[in-house]
Amino acid sequence: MPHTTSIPVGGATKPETIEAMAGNWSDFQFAPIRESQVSRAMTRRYFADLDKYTESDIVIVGAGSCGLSSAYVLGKARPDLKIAIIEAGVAPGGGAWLGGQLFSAMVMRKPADAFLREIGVPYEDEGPESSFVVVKHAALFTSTVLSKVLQFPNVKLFNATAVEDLITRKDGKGGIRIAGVVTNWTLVSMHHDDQSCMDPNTINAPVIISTTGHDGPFGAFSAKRLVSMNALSALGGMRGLDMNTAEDAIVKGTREIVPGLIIGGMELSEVDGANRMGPTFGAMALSGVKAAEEALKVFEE
Ligand code: AHZ
Repeated sequence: MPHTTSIPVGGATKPETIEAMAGNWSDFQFAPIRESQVSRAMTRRYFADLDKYTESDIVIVGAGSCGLSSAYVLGKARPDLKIAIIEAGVAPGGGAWLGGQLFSAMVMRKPADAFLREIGVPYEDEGPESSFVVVKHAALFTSTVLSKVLQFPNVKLFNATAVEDLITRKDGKGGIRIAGVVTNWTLVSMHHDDQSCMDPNTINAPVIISTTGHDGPFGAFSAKRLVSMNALSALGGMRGLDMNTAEDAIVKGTREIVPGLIIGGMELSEVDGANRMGPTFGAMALSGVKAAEEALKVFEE
């Protein structure tokens, strides 16, 4: 017999476990609520977070596999830092909800299996001679890293929110440093051409990690903006697919591109003219680890 403690709620009783609900559906009743309580419960927290993260320590732009991996390392290493993740899509996760060509499995080349062990994602390994491991569904990777990141008290994900510009400061040497991001709700960002007077919001932060993916409808955002503000001479342009070349180049190349702005993941291919790797995700996880390492240097100085 399951242990059932019944607590009266609004004339009904509240079973403490789902086992205790079994067979008791005729008396079933939710705890009563007023609609405004729901609105307040959501909006109060959202606006408190908006207020809190307006001054952040680190902003991660893009919650794909690279951005989330970076957020995991940062959130774990430095619970004292405020880390905001800005994701244009309603759903965080970027391209990593599926493997290649909408197939389920996710391939990770060794030694990125270390990251899977770190976050506790099971995988198949064909043996010590095999160069890769396989996660049975890419969604298992994405949902696991996401669930870890969202549980950190010092990390806030603002999804459905697009970064539409970078905040810049003169660095005193003729160049610029990046000092934050300009955001807007994505649905607003998508309507600047047909609606007027929808000014954006801002987040100040000394370190921005941009992981917006390769060029596409939203991708390579910061790299493209650096070109249009003459902080980068031209886009390198993503090259054709070469798994071996691409993954090493992305991890090794993850770095601070202009002061205050670290670029990682496939966005880097648009900076450096690196190859694409297609459906192998080890470089995304380890580029995220390296981006976090670069960011942490700023707070160790
Ligand atoms: O929605 C985008 C996605 O979730 C988000 N994003 C892009 N621009 C943004 C902006 N503001 C806020 N201006 C923005 N968010 O960034 C996320 C990028 O995720 P991704 O999975 O595309 O990038 P990644 O670098 O983490 O992983 C790329 C994986 C690869 S490799 C590859 C190939 O070789 O062909 N293709 C993919 C998708």
